Amino acid sequence: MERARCLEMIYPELEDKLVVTIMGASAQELYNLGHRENFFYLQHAMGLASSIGLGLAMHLPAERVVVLDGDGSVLMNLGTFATLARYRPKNLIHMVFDNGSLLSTGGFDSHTTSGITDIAAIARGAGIEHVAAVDTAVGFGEAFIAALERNDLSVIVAKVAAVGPEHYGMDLQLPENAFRFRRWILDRKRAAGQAS
Ligand SMILES: Cc1ncc(C[n+]2csc(CCOP(=O)(O)OP(=O)(O)O)c2C)c(N)n1
Repeated sequence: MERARCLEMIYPELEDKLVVTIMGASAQELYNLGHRENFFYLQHAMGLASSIGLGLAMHLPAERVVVLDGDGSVLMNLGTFATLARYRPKNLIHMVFDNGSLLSTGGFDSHTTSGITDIAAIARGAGIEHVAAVDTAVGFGEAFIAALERNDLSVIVAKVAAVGPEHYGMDLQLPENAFRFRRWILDRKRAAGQAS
């Protein structure tokens, strides 16, 4: 299973969700499907996409938030699962694409490559109730639909091949992306009649 195909599968559903991705390959693959103003590509701050997602989900309970994470990034911020479990935002789906690799910086093995470190087990152990571990496209699609219908904190750990985009290059720098993302949120709040 390839992450790019997974993203393609869920892309239509992301139209009205706040989406936060890690940097590098994941960001590029989502961007390649077509940028939307509700997508925020967290450059540089490795490991913190789920923390940004948690903040958004707690602050914006009327929105659904989807975080696209990687195994290397999650391993850098393992405490995130305990924090997610404690605050348990119902409107957050945390996806971890486990390719066993630090792909975006040259493809070095991560701790999951050996099969010893089990990210889904860590998430469960941290206290997250709904954790799906999938390794097929069908399983991934089903887990995503279940998470959407569940309306509770959901973690999906998807085993994917260590392959990324053919080219890197996004015509959207972090500050511009952040300002536009924020504006999208404020416009939605105004349209819904909520104070900004
Ligand atoms: C604190 C920190 N260390 C290292 C980096 C460099 N870096 C950027 S992406 C990346 C690999 C991310 O791996 P993973 O989350 O598994 O995603 P993948 O690239 O495999 O899609 C690394 C090491 C960084 N941005 N920040």
